[in-house]
Amino acid sequence: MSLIEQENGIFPAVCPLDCPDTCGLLLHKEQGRIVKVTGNPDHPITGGAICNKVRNMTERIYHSERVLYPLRRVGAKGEGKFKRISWEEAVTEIAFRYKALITEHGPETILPYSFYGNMGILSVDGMDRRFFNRIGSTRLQQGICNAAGNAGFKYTMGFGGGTIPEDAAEAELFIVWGGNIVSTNMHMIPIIEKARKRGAKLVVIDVHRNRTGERADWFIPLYPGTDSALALGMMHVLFDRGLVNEAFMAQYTVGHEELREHVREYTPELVSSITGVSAEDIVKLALLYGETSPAYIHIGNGLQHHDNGGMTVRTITCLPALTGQWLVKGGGAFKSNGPYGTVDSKALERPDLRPNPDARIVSMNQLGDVLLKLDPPIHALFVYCANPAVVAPETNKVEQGLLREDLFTVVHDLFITDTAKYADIVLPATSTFENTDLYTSYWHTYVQLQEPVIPAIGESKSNVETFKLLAEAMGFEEEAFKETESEMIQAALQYEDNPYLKGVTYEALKDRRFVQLNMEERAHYLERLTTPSGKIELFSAQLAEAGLPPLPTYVPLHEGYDGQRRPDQEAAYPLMFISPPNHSFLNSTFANVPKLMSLEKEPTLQIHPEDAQPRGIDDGDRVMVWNDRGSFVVKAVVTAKMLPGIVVSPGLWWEADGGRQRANALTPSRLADMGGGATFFSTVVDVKRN
Ligand SMILES: Nc1nc2c(c(=O)[nH]1)N[C@H]1C(S)=C(S)[C@@H](COP(=O)(O)OP(=O)(O)OC[C@H]3O[C@@H](n4cnc5c(=O)[nH]c(N)nc54)[C@H](O)[C@@H]3O)O[C@H]1N2
Ligand SMILES: Nc1nc2c(c(=O)[nH]1)N[C@H]1C(S)=C(S)[C@@H](COP(=O)(O)OP(=O)(O)OC[C@H]3O[C@@H](n4cnc5c(=O)[nH]c(N)nc54)[C@H](O)[C@@H]3O)O[C@H]1N2
Ligand code: SF4
Ligand SMILES: [Mo]
Repeated sequence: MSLIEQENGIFPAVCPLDCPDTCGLLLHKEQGRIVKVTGNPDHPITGGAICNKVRNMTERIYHSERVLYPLRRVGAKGEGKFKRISWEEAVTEIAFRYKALITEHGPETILPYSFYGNMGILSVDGMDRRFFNRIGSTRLQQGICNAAGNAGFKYTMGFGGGTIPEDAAEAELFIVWGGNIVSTNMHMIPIIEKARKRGAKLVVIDVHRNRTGERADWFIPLYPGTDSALALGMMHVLFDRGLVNEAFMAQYTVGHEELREHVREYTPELVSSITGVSAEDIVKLALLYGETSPAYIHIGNGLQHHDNGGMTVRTITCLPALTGQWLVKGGGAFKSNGPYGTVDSKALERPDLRPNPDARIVSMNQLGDVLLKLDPPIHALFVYCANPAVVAPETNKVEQGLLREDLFTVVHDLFITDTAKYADIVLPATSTFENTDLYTSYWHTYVQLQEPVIPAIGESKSNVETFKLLAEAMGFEEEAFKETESEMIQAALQYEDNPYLKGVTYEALKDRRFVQLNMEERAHYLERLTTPSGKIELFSAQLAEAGLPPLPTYVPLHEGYDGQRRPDQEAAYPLMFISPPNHSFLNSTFANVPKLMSLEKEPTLQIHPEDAQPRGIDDGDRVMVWNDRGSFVVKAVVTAKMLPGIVVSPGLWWEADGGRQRANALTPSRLADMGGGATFFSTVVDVKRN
């Protein structure tokens, strides 16, 4: 009997959310309905504990506002008025419109916009890709999350994967740099706490004292976008005090002599004036790092959402190469461990189906401009697993683009999100517990299989089914559109180019649910670095070719201040604006779940007393935050959790939450220095009482 057919019982599942932990779950079913979601104690890394968000997952999947049927717009764009139609009508209309648009404007007039609302490999890198490849649509550069940082890590290391959690457990020093792992990577916390019991230290470096900073042995606040200067100051001290590992550098790196010379100028005094960290603390941090082993650096995602985000991560990634920590079990650094689990993307996505391999590529971070200015224009947008009207930078432009009468927009989602409100057709999506899918993690090293535990709710369909139907309606006859989920999983896993995947098979997953990657391969980590030199590149000729500094360098933000460039209060926009994820939502997912909304209470702006006082702002006042791109009004929280000059508004709230906070109305769509990354946090604003 399949899991769906069993009315009662406890069944294994996988958390599909864009979260590093990728927990093993247990779904408790009574009379065919999931009544409780708990952690799977058998999962070797995530165990029985899960976050509060997913403990409340039943509220999301059985939400009264879930989209149950395909819908066609009847009101004005953005008004959110729809009428029920059948799947056949919906699919026929989409195919009809697409064919007409392709005839008139060519296939690149169609743009898929997706991200990882569901991390299932089949859902977001599978049948959907085949469909848009076969069409020959414009391609989307998916730089919204970690692109700059991952590129920076790779310029230094070649390969993207870093230290794995089992090894990190052995560290004596944990530096969490620009992330908030209490909220965003909760299973790292017990690992750190266990180590602390035997004396290990936790240092948190961030622009505001977030929940993780509250727990730290030492919290170091600094100005946004100045982390590379701090790392260079640490390098200055490490070289100066002879705390570098000369033998390691000679064997495994290129450019250490150039770097040694280069960092002479980054004295603690200079770095202090840039970062806002005192010169004594810079020396103390460098000594702590240089004298503690194993020393693990957890590079968060927050610090790379900046103009200089790539260089920042590249620079931090060089630190363990100076001290030789890359050779020490538990040392090194982590940015994303996704690369260990790389599957065969060609087999899954089938780029060979594409009639135009050189089709244009646009950045998802510039969706507003893409919809408003691209020439020849986009006439059809297909959004799935993403909510750009909330999460994309410069949302006012995105909104204007979505309002275009000559844009045919389809949104496939579980809810009428702020984006779906602008759709011409809304298609109902299943939740992951209704699907078959394959999950890897970007933190731990277990691959997991999801099988449907409940039947599809209403008339919702998975991404795989939806794109199969659309392919059929378009008349695509290739075998690729007939493959089953299990065939796709097998094709994805049969990938000899990735030695870590050896032994991970569909059969093993069916049998055990989670199967570890072949981590013995990590013994060869330093021998197989894929930089041009095969070594850790402290000096990168590739970066020079790309027009960037070849050595780690502090490059000030295009939009923002550091300690040396702090404006007076008279400046047009004297404050830096940071909008990090909050604890109870996942990006904008859960921002419509009453229980989790009530835990977050309401959107706020944290402002330093020194910035509040001259503006006559008291704790609890309504304040307006604005810049040239937009504005919103929220409650002020006066706090000294950050340095003066920085304001913080956590969480990505929906417009339906009263239009109270639209963080991305203020954020820029400039691209970061590397990887086409997003620059959410390189934003200046002003604030006044409302
Ligand atoms: N609860 C929850 N969990 C999540 C998410 C969520 O929305 N909510 N989102 C998921 C996703 S998609 C991702 S990518 C991860 C991200 O999770 P993390 O890797 O933890 O990264 P962020 O939470 O984006 O990091 C935000 C932190 O970066 C800090 N920051 C901003 N600018 C700078 C800077 O210049 N320097 C330094 N040092 N710090 C800076 C902010 O103050 C904030 O504390 O979390 C995932 N998990
Ligand atoms: N200001 C600011 N903006 C940010 C960030 C920030 O820190 N600050 N963080 C950025 C980061 S790191 C990221 S990763 C992005 C995330 O941005 P998005 O990936 O757009 O994340 P969500 O808002 O969670 O939207 C995911 C959507 O996918 C839908 N979904 C879930 N499962 C399925 C499915 O199986 N099929 C379909 N069709 N849909 C599904 C969900 O219902 C939800 O509406 O946001 C970015 N935006
Ligand atoms: S959101 Fe993250 S911590 Fe929460 S259950 Fe999912 S994977 Fe685990
Ligand atoms: Mo992300």
